[in-house]
Amino acid sequence: MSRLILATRNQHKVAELRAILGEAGLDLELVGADAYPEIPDVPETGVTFAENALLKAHALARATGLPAVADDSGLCVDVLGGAPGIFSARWAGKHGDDRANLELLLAQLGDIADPHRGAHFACAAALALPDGTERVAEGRLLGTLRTAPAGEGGFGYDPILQPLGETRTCAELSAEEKNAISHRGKAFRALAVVVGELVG
Ligand code: ITT
Repeated sequence: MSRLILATRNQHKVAELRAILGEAGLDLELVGADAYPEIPDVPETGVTFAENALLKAHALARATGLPAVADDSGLCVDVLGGAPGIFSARWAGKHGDDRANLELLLAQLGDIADPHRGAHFACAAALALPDGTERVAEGRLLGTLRTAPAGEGGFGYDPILQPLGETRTCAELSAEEKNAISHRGKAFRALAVVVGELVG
């Protein structure tokens, strides 16, 4: 069975992509970057989600000699011209402080009325082969931003993004409901087709 590596130490993402590859009928062994602890994380020096996803996928494919998948994602707010975007994980200064990031964003948008609170989650998923072949698939989840957080599920900005057509925030959806419509789910499902052609 072919082995495919996913450039993340987040086991939730590994499980999500494993399920999507299975649904696509692909018989691949998917492992996270944790399986290769000696390989350092690559700095995310790109200025787009796609550039960062490709940087991570190529670095892992080169280092292991195996096909690698990576993703980069974030929240893009219309009235902020697409910010936080690639800076989503460290918007308040410290990488991964979800609560501080969300509170800073709510404060910045304090005076912005509902009709102008459009935003979307974006994800780029990249596949790189050891010979340098590369492919990227992108997905978006469109919505509006609440003025206060609601819900306990998910992570990051989930408590303030209400998908279009929903009355609940992403943090109030079940994991299955969110995966079915999410930016990452869409990007991974599109990339799974390409993985099937080039790897499977
Ligand atoms: P890696 O270790 O895989 O890089 P990460 O959590 O650092 O995971 P991501 O690229 O997945 O980075 O996401 C960047 C930030 O964007 C993340 O910290 C959240 O603040 C936000 N974000 C991305 N996807 C999200 C989602 O589905 N729900 C809520 N927030 C999300």
